[in-house]
Amino acid sequence: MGVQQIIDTEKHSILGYEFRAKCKDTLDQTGVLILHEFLRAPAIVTICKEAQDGRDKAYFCTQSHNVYLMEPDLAFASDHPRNREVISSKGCICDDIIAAQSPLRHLYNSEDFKSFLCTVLGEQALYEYADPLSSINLHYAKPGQELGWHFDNSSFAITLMIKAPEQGGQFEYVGEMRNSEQGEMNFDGVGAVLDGKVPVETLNMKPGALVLFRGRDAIHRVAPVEGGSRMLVVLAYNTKPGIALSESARQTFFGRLG
Ligand SMILES: O=C(O)CCC(=O)C(=O)O
Ligand SMILES: [Fe+2]
Repeated sequence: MGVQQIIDTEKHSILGYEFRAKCKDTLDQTGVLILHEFLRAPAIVTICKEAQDGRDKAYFCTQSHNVYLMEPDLAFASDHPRNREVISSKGCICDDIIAAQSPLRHLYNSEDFKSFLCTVLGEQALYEYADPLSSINLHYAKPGQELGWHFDNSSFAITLMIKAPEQGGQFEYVGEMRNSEQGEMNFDGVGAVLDGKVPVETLNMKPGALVLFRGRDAIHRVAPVEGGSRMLVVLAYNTKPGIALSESARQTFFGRLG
């Protein structure tokens, strides 16, 4: 299967110099790039069916964490923005469940796609995870499930929307919320977001959309799903070869190590 059968290359000329430059500029300026109808309709249908068939293999878990995804700092009260706990609950199927002939795997491994990502992200190269679980993940959220406010550990995230929920479940974010490089935590700003006092941006992600998001300094969440279900693919890459997700993270998110 060629990647042209998966990506709508008429709308998104991922090999084009100008197209790449425009995408990079958008990501650099705003911290987010959304390409609507990135996947062709037949590929969405195939992936959606795979996702539905795989759902009973998903590992569902609920976690409580703070927005910084760090152990609590006992120098602060438990309701301080540094420590305040939010809930994340979702189901996940891992890379080893995704079929060899899945369009997702063709896309993930495609040199053209990776070259596009490298240019837009400003990276030299992208590598798969060294463990058998982390590279391609399919996330499920049913009514009541959500991803609490957080900052990512990684500097970029790549997702594909497969099924949008009918009600709720929207991706919300506030950009430039902290400066992780300088160790600036912005407790006041984070507290205002957690208290619902700050206007948030919402990403309109329809099935087939590719999203590149810089979430290390942009606080973000997936609001509770209220109707229908949400299915989303995370394409996870490393900028260095041979890196595995830590055993503790695998145990937490996937319920197993391999
Ligand atoms: O589900 C999404 O759209 C975003 C997921 C996310 O923020 C994460 O996995 O860190
Ligand atoms: Fe995130």
